[in-house]
Amino acid sequence: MNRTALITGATAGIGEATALRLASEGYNLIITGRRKDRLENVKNELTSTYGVDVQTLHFDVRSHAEVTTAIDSLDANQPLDVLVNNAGLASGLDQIQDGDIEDWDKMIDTNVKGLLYVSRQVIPRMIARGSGHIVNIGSIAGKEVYPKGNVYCGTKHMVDALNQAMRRELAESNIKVSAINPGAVETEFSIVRLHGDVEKAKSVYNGFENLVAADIADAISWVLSRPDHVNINDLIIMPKAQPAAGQIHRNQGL
Ligand code: NDP
Ligand code: 8X3
Repeated sequence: MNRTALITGATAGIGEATALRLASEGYNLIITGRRKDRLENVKNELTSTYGVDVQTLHFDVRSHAEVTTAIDSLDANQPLDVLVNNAGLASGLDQIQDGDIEDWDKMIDTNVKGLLYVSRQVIPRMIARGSGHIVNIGSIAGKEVYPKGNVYCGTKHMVDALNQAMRRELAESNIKVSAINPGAVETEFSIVRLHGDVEKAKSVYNGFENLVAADIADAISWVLSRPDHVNINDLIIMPKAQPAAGQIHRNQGL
């Protein structure tokens, strides 16, 4: 029987690439995001190319009411084999004394509270079935910090903590929990972080070979395809030219 994966934030970037990758492997999918038109476009591509079942759930992970309504709308017997907690963002790049409170709220509400709200609704279904695999998308920013990354790094450190907590709590229920922590991946991430400045966002990736969303989808696919007795707890995946958070070697060997 085909497995079903619920992927949050599948309208762009890593989530969309993961949806494509898992559909190519025969997964049925539940894809989520705020941009309804994008969700429908991704659904059409998945169903026409791979012939898998795809459901869309349109909600903002920051709204507890929207999250519960959306996930509770799924059939009670709908198997959820995999949850990819991917929806997230950075907003702004400032030192703390210059930080925009709205940016901080957005990052904390999305990356921390949103991940918790979704997990809170999905985990009981996995426990009831006695199986499941949760993949939390953290970041190198959850392992290290860098100037002007402050609040984003803080939220991703919390994802790291929640990933460890979930793994310790859910092993007794036969549920695997893994984190993937990428370095710089060229997606819409920097456009969002820089408040829509596309040119400046492009320059973030100048002069070195960044990761692409498919690299992370590949890692997620690998983590999910390990034998049942094997769990990948925590994976850091970086561009060769980025040995650490906030350190990028540009124009070397290009
Ligand atoms: P993108 O901006 O390309 O995609 C972000 C996705 O998250 C979109 O589908 C967006 O959907 C969704 N999302 C954002 N906010 C919300 C919200 N409030 N409610 C529902 N969905 C939301 O970025 P990436 O693909 O790069 O980012 C995906 C994850 O990877 C994030 O958690 C990010 O922190 C992490 N990451 C990214 C790295 C990078 O360098 N790109 C590196 C390390 C980690 P919509 O706007 O339609 O709601
Ligand atoms: C995004 C990667 O290096 O910009 O999580 O913090 S980085």
